[in-house]
Amino acid sequence: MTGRPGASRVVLSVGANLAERDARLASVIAALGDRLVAASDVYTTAPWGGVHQDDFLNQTLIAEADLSPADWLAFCHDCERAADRTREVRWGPRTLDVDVISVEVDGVAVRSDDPDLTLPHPRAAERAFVLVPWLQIEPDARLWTPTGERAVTDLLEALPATERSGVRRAEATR
Ligand code: PH2
Ligand code: MG
Ligand code: MG
Repeated sequence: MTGRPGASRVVLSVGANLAERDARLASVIAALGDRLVAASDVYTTAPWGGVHQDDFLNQTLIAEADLSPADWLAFCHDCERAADRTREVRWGPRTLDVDVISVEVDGVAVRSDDPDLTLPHPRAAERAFVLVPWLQIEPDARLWTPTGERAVTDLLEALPATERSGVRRAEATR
């Protein structure tokens, strides 16, 4: 994951469940500028991961630039820092969380077990709050899993119905 970056396409999952959630999400779109290719609607999502906390707002974004996967991760951390993000409870409340879900470089999906940036994101396939917004902007999306490359629609169908029903378009809930 070093060397000259090629033309890359990234799928980002953005989440927030503390104050000014909408503005936090919007800040990532602003930071991407003309690198943004597609933005899903904003979804209200039940907290995933077992920590009792408020609902999240989540959104999935697709962007393109001549950036390496490590550069995209740095971009995510910059956005989180700008939102005064602190790293406290795992899977706990967040001012802003920006996760790299997958990266394609020159059209090829990057697969990496680097602990600083595992690609694709190792828990994306379990998270309806990532998959539902992603499918809205890329209905034929595919994702590498430990059992091979899968259609994201199939991954979503394999999740418990309660996971899927916890993900709702935000306009319907506020
Ligand atoms: N992020 C977490 C933990 N749990 N649950 C939902 N629904 N959405 C998130 O973005 C989320 C979460 C910590 O990163
Ligand atoms: Mg996260
Ligand atoms: Mg994160």
